[in-house]
Amino acid sequence: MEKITVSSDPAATEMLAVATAAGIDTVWDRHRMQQPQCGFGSLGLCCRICWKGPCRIDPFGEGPQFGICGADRDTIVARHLARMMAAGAAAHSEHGRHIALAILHLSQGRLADYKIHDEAKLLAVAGRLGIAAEGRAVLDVARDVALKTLEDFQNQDDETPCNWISASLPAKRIDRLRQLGVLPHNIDATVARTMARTHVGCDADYTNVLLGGIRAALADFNGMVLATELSDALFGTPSPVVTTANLGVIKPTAVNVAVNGHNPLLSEVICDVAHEMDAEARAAGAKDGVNVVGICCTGNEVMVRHGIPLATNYLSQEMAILTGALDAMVVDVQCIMPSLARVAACFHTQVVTTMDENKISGATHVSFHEETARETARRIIALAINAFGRRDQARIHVPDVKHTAIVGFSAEAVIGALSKLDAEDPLKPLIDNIVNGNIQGVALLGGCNNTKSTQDESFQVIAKTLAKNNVLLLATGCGAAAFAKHGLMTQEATNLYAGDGLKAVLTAIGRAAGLDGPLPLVLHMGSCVDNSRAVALATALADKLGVDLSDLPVVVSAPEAMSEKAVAIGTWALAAGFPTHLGTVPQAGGSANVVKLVTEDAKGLFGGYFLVEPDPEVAAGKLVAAIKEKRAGLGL
Ligand code: NFS
Ligand code: SF4
Repeated sequence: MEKITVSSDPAATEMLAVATAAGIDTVWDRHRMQQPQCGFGSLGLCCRICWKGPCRIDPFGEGPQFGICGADRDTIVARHLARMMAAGAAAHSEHGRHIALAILHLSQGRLADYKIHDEAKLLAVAGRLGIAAEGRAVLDVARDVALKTLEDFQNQDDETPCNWISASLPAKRIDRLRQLGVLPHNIDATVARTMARTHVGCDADYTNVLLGGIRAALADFNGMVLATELSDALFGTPSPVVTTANLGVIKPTAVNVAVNGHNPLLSEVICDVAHEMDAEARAAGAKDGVNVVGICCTGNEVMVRHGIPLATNYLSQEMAILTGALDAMVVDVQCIMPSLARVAACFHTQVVTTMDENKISGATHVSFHEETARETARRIIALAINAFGRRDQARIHVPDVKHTAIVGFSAEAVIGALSKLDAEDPLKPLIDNIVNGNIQGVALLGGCNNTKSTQDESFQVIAKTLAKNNVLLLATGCGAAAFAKHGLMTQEATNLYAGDGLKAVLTAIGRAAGLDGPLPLVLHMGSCVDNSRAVALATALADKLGVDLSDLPVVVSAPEAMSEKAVAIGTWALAAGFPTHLGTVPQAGGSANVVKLVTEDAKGLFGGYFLVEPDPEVAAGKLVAAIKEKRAGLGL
C-alpha cells in the first residue's frame, strides 16, 4: 500500500505512533476509513436539498443531467456553495454578536468579570463608526459602539450597508460592491436570504445564486471585523510578544489546561483565573502550578494577546490528549472534533464543553455565561486539578518539540513598528520598499488543516518560496499555528529563508523597533476572524495610495482549507479584490460554469479570483505571478 505522510509536524507524527500502539483511532485513521470518498459529492453533483432526492448528476453527461425538480448541475453546485458561505457567515457572526452583546452588557453594569482593557482602541473604533467620544465616560462610548454594531444584525433598509463593512474597506471597493449588489445590509438577513433563495424551487440562475452567496461571504467579513475590533477593545490589541509553540509546551509537572475553540470571552477568563489557582494545583502535586495552552483559533487569540503558548492546530488536537499529561480541554465553539470525548475516555483528561448550543456526548458540560465567567472558569480549573490526581504516570508522553514564536502583529503593531522608521508617515517606508521592489508584494496565509493534505506542509513550502521571492508574509488561523509550530516565526527563519530585499526591510524595521535583528519571517496576526487585520493593513495602503484593494500586489492563500468558514473567507477575499489560492479542490468541479465564474469571470467583476492548485510549489509560482501582474498594473 502507498505510504501516506499524514503530517509534517514531528510532534504530531510522534503522537500518532503512540495512538497506533494504544489502538486509539485518530482523524487520520478515520480519513483512511472514508476512502474512497464519493465522486458525486466531491464534484458537488449530489443534491440533498429536498426529500425527492438525493439526486445525482452524471458528470460524464451519459446519465441524468437534471435533478427530479429539474435543477441542473450549475444550480446544484452553486446552491451548495452559497449555503456553505452562509454557514460560515453565521459562525463568525455569532461569535461577533456574542462579543458585541458582552460589551453592551458590560456598559449596562451587568458584567463584573470583564472590563475595557484597551480604551484607545475603543475610542478609535468609535471614531470609525462615527460615534462622538470626547469628554464621555468610557462605558457610555462602549454602549454606543455595541449598539451601532448590533444595528448590523437589525437594519431592515436594503440600501444602507452594514456599518462595519462601510467603515473597513476603501470607498472605491464599497462602490464596486454596491454596484454588484453584494453589499450586505444586515448579517442575519443576508444569511437567512441565502438559505431562502436556495430552498427547493427558488433561485435557479447559478450566477445569481453565487452573487447571493458572495453577499453572505461579505456578511462574514462584516461579522469578522467587528469580532476582531471589539475583542481588541475588551481584551487588548495584540503587540509583539515572544512565546513558544507545539506539543512540547505541555508540562508534565503542571496541571495542563488547553483552551480549544474560538471565542476569547471564555479563554481570556480561563487565562486570568488560572494563576489564581496555582497554589491549589501545587497542593495537588503539580509543582509548576496551572499551565494554560492554546489549540486552534482561541489558542491564537490568547497567544497574540498574552503570549500563551500554543499546543497545536486543528488536525492534531486529539494528540494533545494522547500526551497523557493534558488534564482538561476546555472547548467553546467551532472546529472542535467530536472525537475528543472518545479519545479522552481512554485517558484521565476532562473534556469540558461550555456553550449550551455546542455540547459533545461523553464530555462534561459546564454552562458558561459572562455574568458568572470567573466562577465558571474556577470550576473548570478545579475539574482539571482534580483530574491531575488521576493521571497514569506510565502513559505520559510529551514530545520534546517546541519552537520559539514571535507573535502579535496586529495592523496597529505593524504600523507601530513602521513608525519607528518614519514617525510622521509610517506607511511610507512600506510603500517605498514595495515601489523599489525590495518587497514584491504581500501574502496572507490562513485557513484550516485538512486530512486531504500533509498537515502544515503546504503552508511551509508556499511561505518559503514566497519569502525567497521577497513577498511579505502575514498569517492567521491554523496557518499561523503551522508556522509557529515549525519555527518560522523567528528571526532565524528570516535570515534563512527571506530574499535579500525582504530580509533588508525586515531587519531595518526590526532594528528600529528595538528587536536587535529582523522581524520574524511570518507575522502572526491572530485567529481566523483576525483576517480582518490583514484587510485593515491593505485598506490603509490602498487609501494612502488612492487606489482600490484590487490594485494592490496582495494575495491570499488557504492551502489546506476545509471548513464552511474557510469557504466564506476565501470568497470575501475574492470579492475584496485579492487573487485567492485554495489548495483543497472545492466541491464544485461538476459545474464548468461555476468554476469559470469564480476562477476567471470574477476577475473582471471583482479584481479577485480563485486560483485552485493542490501542489504547493506550483501554487507558490502562481501566487508570485499574480503579484507580478498586480505590480505591472500599478506600473511597477
Ligand atoms: Ni479558521 Fe479552519 Fe478552525 Fe481556526 Fe483552524 S480550522 S477556517 S483556522 S481553528 S477557524
Ligand atoms: Fe433533487 Fe431538486 Fe430536491 Fe435537489 S432540490 S434533491 S435536485 S429534487
